[in-house]
Amino acid sequence: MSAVQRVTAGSAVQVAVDALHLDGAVVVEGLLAPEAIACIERELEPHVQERAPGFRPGFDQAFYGGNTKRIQALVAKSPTFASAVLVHPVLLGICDEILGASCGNYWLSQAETIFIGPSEPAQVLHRDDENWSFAQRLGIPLQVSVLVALGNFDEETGATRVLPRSHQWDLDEPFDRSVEVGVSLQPGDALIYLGSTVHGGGANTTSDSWRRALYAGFLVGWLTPEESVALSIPENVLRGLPERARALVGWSSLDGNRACSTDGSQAALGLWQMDSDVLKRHGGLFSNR
Ligand SMILES: O=C(O)CCC(=O)C(=O)O
Repeated sequence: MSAVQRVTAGSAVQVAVDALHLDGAVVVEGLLAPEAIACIERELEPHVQERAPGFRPGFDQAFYGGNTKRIQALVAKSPTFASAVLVHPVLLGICDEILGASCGNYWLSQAETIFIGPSEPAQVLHRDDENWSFAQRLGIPLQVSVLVALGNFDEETGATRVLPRSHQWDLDEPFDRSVEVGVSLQPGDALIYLGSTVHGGGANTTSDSWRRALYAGFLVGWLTPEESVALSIPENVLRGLPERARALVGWSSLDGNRACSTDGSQAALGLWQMDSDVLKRHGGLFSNR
């Protein structure tokens, strides 16, 4: 039975990429330093305190978790998330390799806390790519998902369940749960998996401990993100972000997929562009490529 390989943040991006191609998931140990985790925890704490468990009305509570806290708009709420996770060179190096072949640019689809509370049952197993079900049938990488542990992340509190190599299975095949493994993490470790890999949040069997993790999903730029990240960030926060981070959160146009274009029309490929009148209004915050 294949397990999820573990590599260190210092080892080459290529090692993690190879593991992702083979197994559909990999753990990068020590992705975040303890100081970064402490800052993120401090920045998010007021939001965590304020937020009642359970997801927005109208969404499937069984999927999102009735006793789980999912807080989005992380770029707006945590400067350290923006500086230490969003533009982490290992994550972007992996995304360049995995997603770069099938898009001009990728962007952030969603970033949220996934704090799984006591007695939360396991989440249904799924593939994140199901959000883009037609594109999913193309059989190319659409999304790279990242779960970073901030605190408890073990079998008791809800380690993520992963079915290694399930990204290679036919989409209509039933899930073979005999290969399922729980992936426990130490604070700062990251579980990275493809959008085509079958997985789900584990059950929290404790009566008093929370599983604490951050999620970030990077998506090919020709698909609509899960969260309207670009609209969630106030201007003063945007002004403090480096250009690369602004582009990842939708404050830049995107290149079309030039790899697939064989005629002169490729000069016109571009997505999410902004008219020059509107561009002026934003005073240099948005860039048309
Ligand atoms: O929290 C986890 O371990 C996985 C969560 C997940 O897959 C999801 O919410 O889509």
